[in-house]
Amino acid sequence: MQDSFRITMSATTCLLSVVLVLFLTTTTFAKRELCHNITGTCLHGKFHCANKQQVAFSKRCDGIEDCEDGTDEYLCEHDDDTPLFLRSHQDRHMVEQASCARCECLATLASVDDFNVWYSLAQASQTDPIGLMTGTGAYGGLTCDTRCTKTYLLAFYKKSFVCRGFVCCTRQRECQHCHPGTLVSGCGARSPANRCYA
Ligand SMILES: [Ca+2]
Repeated sequence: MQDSFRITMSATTCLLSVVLVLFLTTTTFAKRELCHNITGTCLHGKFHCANKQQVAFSKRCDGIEDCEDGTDEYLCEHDDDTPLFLRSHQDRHMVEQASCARCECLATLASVDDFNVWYSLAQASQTDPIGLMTGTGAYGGLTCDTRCTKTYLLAFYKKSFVCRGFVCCTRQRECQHCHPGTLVSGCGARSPANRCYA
């Protein structure tokens, strides 16, 4: 009886393993087809890097930095592909908080203007304590005003203990250029500290 029981259990375990492998393979393949678009930057048959390079969908989240800035490996550990900038503030905050834990290794900086497909994400990114919040002068400590800022300098961070192949955080480092006041009412000129504010 015991041998029969063991054989039955082994067969069941084997079957479950095959089902699990098939499920994981299917899920991974489906993710790649969708380009895991949490950034909202899979367009026109390609993934668009923050530095405006373009790579194939299959390069997104494959563990290798194919964009020179590494942004094809940004936020790959999430199952939900809904772009961050389309989510509620609360939901986006939860993802960012979870992703940014121990995320201190600076990967690269990217200048993102309003023609860049990363612009909506740049507007929704959290501010970087370095640069924006610690500046000196009349505008020190002020953050970017999304109504007035035309170009953001984004900082991309990696986990402090995994400094290759995994970009986990993006933060607004600097408001580089402002919309002219005639286009957006109430915007000031570019400040001495590169901040655009109402
Ligand atoms: Ca890649």
